[in-house]
Amino acid sequence: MSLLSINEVVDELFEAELNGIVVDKFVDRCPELNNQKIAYQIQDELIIRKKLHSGSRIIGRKLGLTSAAKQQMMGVHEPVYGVLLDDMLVDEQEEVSISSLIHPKIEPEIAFVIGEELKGPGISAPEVLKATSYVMPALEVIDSRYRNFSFTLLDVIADNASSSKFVIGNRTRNIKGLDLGLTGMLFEKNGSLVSTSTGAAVMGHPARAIAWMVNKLGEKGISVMPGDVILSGALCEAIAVEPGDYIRASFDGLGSVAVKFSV
Ligand code: OOG
Ligand code: MG
Repeated sequence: MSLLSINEVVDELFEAELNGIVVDKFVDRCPELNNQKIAYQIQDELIIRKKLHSGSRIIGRKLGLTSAAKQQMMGVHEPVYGVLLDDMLVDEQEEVSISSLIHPKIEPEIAFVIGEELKGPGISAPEVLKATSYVMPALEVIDSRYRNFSFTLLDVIADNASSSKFVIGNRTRNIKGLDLGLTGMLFEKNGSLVSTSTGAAVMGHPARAIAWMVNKLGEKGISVMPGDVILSGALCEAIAVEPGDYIRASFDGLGSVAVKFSV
């Protein structure tokens, strides 16, 4: 087996997404990929490549693996973050075509829209809430480029935290008077209940997850900017989807968001 350079890892991940094919995890194939700094460097280079290819722009960020359910499912014990590009955003009225994807799964999340710059270190959850313009119900479609969704923490960071598409509900909600930790959520597939959860499943409170990311980004001198959309991480396990599936997440006080999958 020949060993890969960082550039070759970026190439493989880029091609895998473009052509809808899987790759094997890289930690065993790229000796340089042995710490998070390198993993995020690969993610950064991958995003630059994607932007160059499609002219897309960064519209926000995402957290992943923020709930115990997701960490257990994926066999990791730390959250990760990634980038949201404008061409990942799907309108609720559009159908998501499965054939361009590898093995998509979907998960319910709370999306935050930031109103004031947030720059770590030292940012706390209350400061995130203070800087938040509004929140919205969201669904994230993840599509790991790794065979069987099998990866280590470093691999999933490199792969932009499995991000593929996301949908946000069309109702915005000011967070004043809301306790997002206590926000209940129903997750349904084709009208049948799949899971229930609450906001506290995400690191005790979704704003805590965002604070964690802001502080991590701060180490690199990066801020979260006004207008950024942040997906705070799935409230429960992701489920696989097939053509024809209709998925909906409803949140107490936030409304619901739904999406339909086609061939
Ligand atoms: C990694 C991405 C996880 C979330 O919300 O937990 C994620 C994965 O499970 O493939 O987006
Ligand atoms: Mg997610």
